[in-house]
Amino acid sequence: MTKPSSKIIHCAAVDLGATSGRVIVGTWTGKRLDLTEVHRFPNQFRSIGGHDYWDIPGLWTEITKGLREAKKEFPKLASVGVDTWGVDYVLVNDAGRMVFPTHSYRDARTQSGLQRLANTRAALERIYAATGIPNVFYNSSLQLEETVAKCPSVTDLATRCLFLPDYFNFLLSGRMENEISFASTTQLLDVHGIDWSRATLDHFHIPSTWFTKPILANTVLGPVRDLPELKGVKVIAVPGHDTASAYDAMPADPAGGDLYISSGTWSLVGFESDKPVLGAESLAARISNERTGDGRYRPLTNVIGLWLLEQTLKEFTARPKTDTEWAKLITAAEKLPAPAQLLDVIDPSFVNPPSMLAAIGAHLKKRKLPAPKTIAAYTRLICDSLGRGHADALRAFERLAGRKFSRILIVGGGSKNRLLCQATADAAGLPVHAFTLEGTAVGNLASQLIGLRAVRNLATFREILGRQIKANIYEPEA
Ligand code: LFR
Repeated sequence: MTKPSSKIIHCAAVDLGATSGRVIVGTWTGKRLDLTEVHRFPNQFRSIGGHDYWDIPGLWTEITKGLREAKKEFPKLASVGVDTWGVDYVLVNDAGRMVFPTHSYRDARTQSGLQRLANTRAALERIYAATGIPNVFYNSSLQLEETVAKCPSVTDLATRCLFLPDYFNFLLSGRMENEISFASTTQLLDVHGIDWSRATLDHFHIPSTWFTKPILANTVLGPVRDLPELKGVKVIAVPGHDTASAYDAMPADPAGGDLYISSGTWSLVGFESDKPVLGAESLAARISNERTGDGRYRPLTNVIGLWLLEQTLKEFTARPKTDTEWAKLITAAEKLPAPAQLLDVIDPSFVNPPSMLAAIGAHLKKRKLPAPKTIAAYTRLICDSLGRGHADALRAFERLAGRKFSRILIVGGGSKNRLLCQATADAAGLPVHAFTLEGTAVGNLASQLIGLRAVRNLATFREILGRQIKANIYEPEA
């Protein structure tokens, strides 16, 4: 093996979230990683005819804009990697032409498939045993099932299913591949191997020819083609699922004992493991056995996350817009007494309601509870409820995986939210170590550095990162 070099290396992370996208350049010295955000842009799905779609050409425009900026500021840019939210995909033909518009995973079109599978216990258990992924409305399995059922001629047009990072990797490098961490979010991958579950594809009537055997992350796909300004930049398949990238950025204790939360639109609560957590109780606890970029497991549960807060605040004219306004709101919410009753954050009515305020109102009314009166009271109620959701997930893991956790590590947007971190520590009875870190971008960059052989492996990267960054520690209050 070649000796890792210590020269300065610049890599670009394209990190797409459901509400915003970023292009971030990482500068690696061998001893530390520094980030420069060269481009940030809003993202949202748009609705037409009762369905929700992503603006893929718009995203590509922003990605290329960001990459040009990256190359301009860092002329020696070595590589680029792309991560996005999970499950969504582009159907293409052999020439790479899109043959179907890309729906957003929040589109309600999967609701009848979701119910059908929920009501077919035997199939549900079979699919969970085969894929390790529970029945969730956004699974690619349900989305593709619906597309094939409602638009059957799509099977004449499409020859490949590329998930979002796979598709952008294809546009950049010309190579069509399916990357493992993202593939594991689909409910179509065999939980015991690194290939698709044929029986599950057949169950959903999805053509198996649409997929190729997933590749592992850290794979160099080739040089950027068709964008002359980016000549010489390598495209590297990173953990394409943003949550997998965020988990890679955790400065975790190599001895284990850390529970991870990647806190953004969703709160992804989980850990790393050499084996999946399966069985009827895990299915009931909605444990999702997703994969790391190197094919190991990251059992996690998906708690609704800051989407609940963002969508609620959106409806207030007094919503915070600057960091100072945010700090004020959090301080006001901290001063309020802890709510006696919390929201049950797994209520499906919070997924994509026309009005979150109305959804919360209805949820509370059903339970004969009063609605908060101020924006600070809503903030307090939501953060405390999310903290409880995090703690419930922790307890399910301890019970079902036979683990004992000693710390909770948080990266992502929520790491800056004191109220959420403290509520999590209190509900879990464990210290929370919050890292103000663009976790997804950092994990994406780590994978590029490993692919470029500038860093030996993830353990080495985490050790160096752990020396560089400091946690804000929240101790549980008695
Ligand atoms: C977070 C995330 C979650 C996934 C959800 C939908 O951004 O990737 O991990 O379950 O989005 O794709």
